[in-house]
Amino acid sequence: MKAIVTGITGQDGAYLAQLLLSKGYTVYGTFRRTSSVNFWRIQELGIDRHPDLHLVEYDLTDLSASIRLLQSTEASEVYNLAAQSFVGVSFEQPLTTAEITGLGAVNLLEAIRIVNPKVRFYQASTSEMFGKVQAIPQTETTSFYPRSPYGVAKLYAHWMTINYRESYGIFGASGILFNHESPLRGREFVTRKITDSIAKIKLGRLDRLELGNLDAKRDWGFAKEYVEGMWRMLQADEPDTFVLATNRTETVRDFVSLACKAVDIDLKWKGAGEEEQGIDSATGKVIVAVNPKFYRPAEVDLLIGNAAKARETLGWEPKTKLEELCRMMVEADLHRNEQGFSF
Ligand code: NDP
Ligand code: GDR
Repeated sequence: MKAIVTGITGQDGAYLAQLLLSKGYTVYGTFRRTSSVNFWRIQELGIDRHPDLHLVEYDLTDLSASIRLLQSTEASEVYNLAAQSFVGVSFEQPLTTAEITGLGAVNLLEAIRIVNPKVRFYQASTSEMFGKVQAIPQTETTSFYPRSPYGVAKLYAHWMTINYRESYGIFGASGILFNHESPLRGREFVTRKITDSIAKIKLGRLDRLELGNLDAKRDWGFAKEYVEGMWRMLQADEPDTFVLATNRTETVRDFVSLACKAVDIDLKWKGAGEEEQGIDSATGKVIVAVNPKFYRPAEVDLLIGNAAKARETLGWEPKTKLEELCRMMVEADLHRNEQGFSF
């Protein structure tokens, strides 16, 4: 069993590689040539020196590299997790996002079509494709209405996966995954920004956490469980599209409160809109404030997914509650900050 995981330096790539190695796969994990390649996640999981993990330099935007990747590894499963994945950045870099997050997937689909159409392909689709939601909760049949260049690019890749399934019989599975978080989440995303900042505030190393829209509601699950769902999608009898979600939604504000609770800070909210503040009731200090620079030109207000199809077809179910997930993340960040390093 040989699998390619694009984007192994990211959160999901690291967890998926760990899962596949534990199942006996040989894993080809791709990383980009950058000035300082960052393998901290696979190091933290203790798999960076695993004998069956091969790190391969690769850029998703290069078709010839995609063909060579398929040829040289002879992999039978490809998990396409690589993307410009930050929604906020996609407004600043819409073309780069389209090239990587949209067209990049087609490079891999073309490589599969050319090299070996029997290869099974997983596309990392996203709840951002629902955007301005057309139904609550969202399922595989809910209409799409993306609200960012990232969401639009992902929708293109999603439909191309389905198109290659229908046109060429390629086993292309698309996982519409709702937000999933972990101690390995990048610090640009709101949950990890919150847990890392609250850890620093608790340790007296930061005065204040600044955030954008506190009212946005998200369906947050645990990343380690979601990569299991990706694997199950490629073991199914037929290629299909599946939603993975927890069916619970909370605001960004609620997540801040949970993170404070995890370190025994009693947070009180006052004010509204740009004036809203979170106050540490023990000291009376403002520790959370709104900064409009973190607002997005167009926002996704509410996401909540129904993963009934994945439960019934794949036997997949989320287990970790948001309270546990948040505590796990805060504790990891407290530990990292105490040790004097934090990625
Ligand atoms: P990350 O941002 O943590 O990881 C993205 C990965 O893609 C990184 O390894 C990055 O490499 C790599 N990458 C970026 N550009 C390229 C490129 N041109 N060529 C090759 N590799 C590239 O994302 P996550 O792990 O959180 O998410 C994994 C996938 O799932 C992404 O496609 C994301 O859009 C999607 N998704 C994520 C969800 C979530 O909640 N986490 C929900 C739904 C979908 P580098 O380190 O060099 O930047
Ligand atoms: P999202 O995740 O856009 O849902 O995309 P992110 O954590 O960036 O934002 C979630 C919500 O929080 C609001 N927000 C802030 N966000 C960030 N990053 N920083 C802030 O300071 C801040 N303040 C408020 C945002 O406006 C938003 O409403 C993630 C990514 O992993 C995508 O790749 C993936 O496809 C989707 O989840 C599902």
